[in-house]
Amino acid sequence: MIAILGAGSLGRLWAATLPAGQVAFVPRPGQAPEPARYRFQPLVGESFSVTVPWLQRGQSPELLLVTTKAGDTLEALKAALPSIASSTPIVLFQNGLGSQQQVAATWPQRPVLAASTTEGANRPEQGLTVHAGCGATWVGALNPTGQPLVNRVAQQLAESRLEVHPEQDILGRLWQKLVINAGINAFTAVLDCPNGEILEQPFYQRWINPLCREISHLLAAVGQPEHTPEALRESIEAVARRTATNTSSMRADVLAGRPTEIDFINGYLARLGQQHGIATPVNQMLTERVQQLN
Ligand code: NAD
Ligand code: KPL
Repeated sequence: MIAILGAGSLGRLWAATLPAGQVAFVPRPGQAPEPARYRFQPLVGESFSVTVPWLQRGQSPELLLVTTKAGDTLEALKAALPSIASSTPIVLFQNGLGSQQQVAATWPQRPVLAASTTEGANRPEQGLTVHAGCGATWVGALNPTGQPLVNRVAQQLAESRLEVHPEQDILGRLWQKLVINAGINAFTAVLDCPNGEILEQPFYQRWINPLCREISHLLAAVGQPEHTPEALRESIEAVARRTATNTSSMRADVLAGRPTEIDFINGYLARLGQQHGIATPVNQMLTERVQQLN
């Protein structure tokens, strides 16, 4: 049995694609016991209905996928983990950085892994989950206890028929995604535009080079492969062009009145700058601008 904590878009994508009967959502304390029912629209083919039971007391999952938003993850795990065996691998799917380290530091004895995924899922209306973008998922260990489990966990996730790869350097991969999200998401939220349109906007053009300089210093300070600010800008803009018509996850959160993950993207980079004595005024400014939108 694979348990999924966070029955939102990404959790429902995994629940719909993993073999039926082998998945359960982890309930919030006191949550109604009726199974979760929804329609699922795959990338190709007809939509179908999915029914996922809630994990029962005493049931011990062999794997726990955590698909809450970054800001909810620690509290969600604090409530869920007391009834889950300490040997069960925990796989964290959150965007950005910061929440993963909090979890690994809070439960150092448990096997903690992280996943970075470019799959896309959303819920355009109540009761419907759409697999909106075909991507791939990389999974790797965040602590030594998780290390020997990486291949097995990747195989279990691959039973979904989604593309899954074991990753030796998951932190590096999370950093790569963080750089892209730091250079796109906040701009799209502040400017209220699709990803590609930021490139033409004076606010983006004013701040992207100083932002990339900050990120370049931070990468060097934390021992990640060094990149020039120009190379960072190029990779950010390649993704902005490739996803030109997309609404970023952060803009979508703002438009829906949900909390954003800014504290784990530009906010994380600003905090890291303070720790390493690196000035990060642009990350700080973008963090504050997005916080003001909620
Ligand atoms: P979502 O808001 O749709 O889902 C999160 C779910 O967690 C919600 O159903 C919420 O009710 C639930 N939740 C919150 N607190 C909880 C608690 N204490 N106990 C149990 N459940 C709780 O978000 P999402 O789009 O599924 O994204 C989840 C994470 O995955 C985010 O960090 C996001 O950045 C990342 N991600 C999402 C996608 C995607 O396509 N949706 C792709 C890549 C990464
Ligand atoms: O990951 C994304 C997000 O929206 O969070 C990008 C790459 C910006 C695509 O929209």
